[in-house]
Amino acid sequence: MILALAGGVGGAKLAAGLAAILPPEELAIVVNTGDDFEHLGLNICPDIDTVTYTLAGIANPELGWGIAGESWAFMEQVAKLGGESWFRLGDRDLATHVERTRRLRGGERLTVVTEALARAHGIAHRIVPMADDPAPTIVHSDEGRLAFQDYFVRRQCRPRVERLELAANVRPSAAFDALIDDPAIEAVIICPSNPWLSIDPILALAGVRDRLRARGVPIVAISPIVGGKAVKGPAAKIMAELGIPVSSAGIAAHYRGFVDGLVLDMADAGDMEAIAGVRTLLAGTIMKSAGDRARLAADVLAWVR
Ligand code: FO1
Ligand code: CA
Repeated sequence: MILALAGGVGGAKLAAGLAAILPPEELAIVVNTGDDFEHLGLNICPDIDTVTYTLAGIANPELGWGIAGESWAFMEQVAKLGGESWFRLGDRDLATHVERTRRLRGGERLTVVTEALARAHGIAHRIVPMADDPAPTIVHSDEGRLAFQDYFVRRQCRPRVERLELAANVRPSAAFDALIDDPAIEAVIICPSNPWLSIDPILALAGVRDRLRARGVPIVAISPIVGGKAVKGPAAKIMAELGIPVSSAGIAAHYRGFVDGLVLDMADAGDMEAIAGVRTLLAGTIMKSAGDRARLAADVLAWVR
């Protein structure tokens, strides 16, 4: 079995590629919940929803979140009433948050709710929240201490990041906990999500980093930086603000001591000599089509197995 760790868009695409070639019992996708928050009285889980919608084939490719072909009547009405409209919930997406919130308030764990929503979309593979309890990521910036979505959406990632505060005292979900010890796990694949915002929150949970490392199975990551730029999102801006070289070598340095290998894009072949202590594989990491996702997934699997 492959244990994949994922955040939003880039992670979801590779997870979909893995799901396209591995049977459901051979893949578990553990998803970041550090972005989660309560908004308009609803429990919002952006990365779980991005992974779910991507595996279901209904993700919105233009926005990078939410559902394709979305309508916005609810949001327009909220704005008309003078309500909060900085964080946009589409009409179809809204149903996800309402149903998740209803179930959570009824006492179901996030793991169970996530599984039920995935099944409703016809997804057979396991999508596992990293934690059942809240594990919010806090951004310390030149504008002070910001809740994640205040930084990401309200302030459009404009504040300068000084440090990330991750939920290190929160336990992994029971399902993730069991996966960490599952003898069937043959490798861990860190999807090309933002290492600081999406992957570190998973690894920071109580005991996770050390326990995964102690398994002794190959751990490989896919660089989300190609040609000195983030494929999507603020990874490059954050790296520069943290004083880290904006390159796949910078990603390798970040994961050094935890991963055995890093997959870099063909465009970054020149970075290979700057990377020490981490094995490297060159592959096509830009995923525009379903074929691209499956090809990268197959390349990574062939390397770790
Ligand atoms: N990202 C935005 O930039 N603007 C939004 O209005 C927005 C709404 C939204 C609604 C539901 C959802 O699941 C995600 C949403 N996102 C939005 C994405 C979210 O902020 C993610 O945490 C980031 O994309 C980082 O992964
Ligand atoms: Ca995210």
